[in-house]
Amino acid sequence: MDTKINELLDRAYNVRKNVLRMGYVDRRGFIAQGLGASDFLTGLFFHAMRYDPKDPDWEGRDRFLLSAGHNAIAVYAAMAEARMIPEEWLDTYGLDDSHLPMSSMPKYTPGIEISGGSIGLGLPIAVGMAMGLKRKNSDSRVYVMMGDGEMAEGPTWEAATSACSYKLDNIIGLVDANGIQADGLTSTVVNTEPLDEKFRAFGFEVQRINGNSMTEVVRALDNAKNSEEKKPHMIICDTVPGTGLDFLIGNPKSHFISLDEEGWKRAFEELERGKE
Ligand SMILES: Cc1ncc(C[n+]2csc(CCOP(=O)(O)OP(=O)(O)O)c2C)c(N)n1
Ligand SMILES: [Mg+2]
Repeated sequence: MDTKINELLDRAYNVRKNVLRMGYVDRRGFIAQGLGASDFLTGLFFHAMRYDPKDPDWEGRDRFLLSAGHNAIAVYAAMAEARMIPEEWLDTYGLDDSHLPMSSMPKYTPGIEISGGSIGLGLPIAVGMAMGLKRKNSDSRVYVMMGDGEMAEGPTWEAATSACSYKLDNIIGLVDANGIQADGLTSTVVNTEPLDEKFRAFGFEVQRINGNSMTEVVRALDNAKNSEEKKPHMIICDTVPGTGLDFLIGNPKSHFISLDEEGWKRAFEELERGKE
């Protein structure tokens, strides 16, 4: 098990490096969330999900939906590490005509299933996809990644009702509970907690974990996949935005970060030091 966790930690480090590489293109971006989400995304892409990196439309794949599309930086970082997209594309992140727009869209990036932009739509789409897969007798799962600020959006809770009513046990949701949203701390802008109790009350099978602990991530994903409960699953991942770079941690305004050259130098050096 330790070897497996160590392998995943190496992957997570590479994913973080990819996040910084993309942020450096325009010297800014959704870097703190990308770093915070790198561990559970690594768990998803390198431990839990079934896909063929060479064939993004393979019918037997698990579906991965990024609901809060602005967090595409973290997803592209994991996709590049998984060789689903060419690494060189990272150096075009957010530029005109890039394959990697700042908010994810299937039109531009193979492997991206839905368009982001308007938050609050991932779980509703997951419900439709999960129903469709069941009708086709497919054993594919639908993974949907959401944000804690995004949980203020009404459609999520309508979808939560439907997911439980239709016993969509093929949905595994992950909320990046990073404590921030666009205008500051989630707790002070619109408090969406306690997310675990809310989803449990709707009828989900819920786990709440340290989303920056690879051991907890792997265990939670295994639990959700092996569960025999006829319920949709939700993993609330408590994460720290900026994980890997101490000087980014604790800033309530870290939804979109710009760094000067000195800041970028420090970022790359600090990440490198963390690897040792
Ligand atoms: C329907 C809709 N309302 C508002 C916004 C503006 N908006 C973009 S990101 C965001 C905050 C989302 O918070 P969270 O999901 O926690 O993302 P994080 O800051 O952690 O990346 C908001 C309100 C939007 N994109 N769509
Ligand atoms: Mg958030």
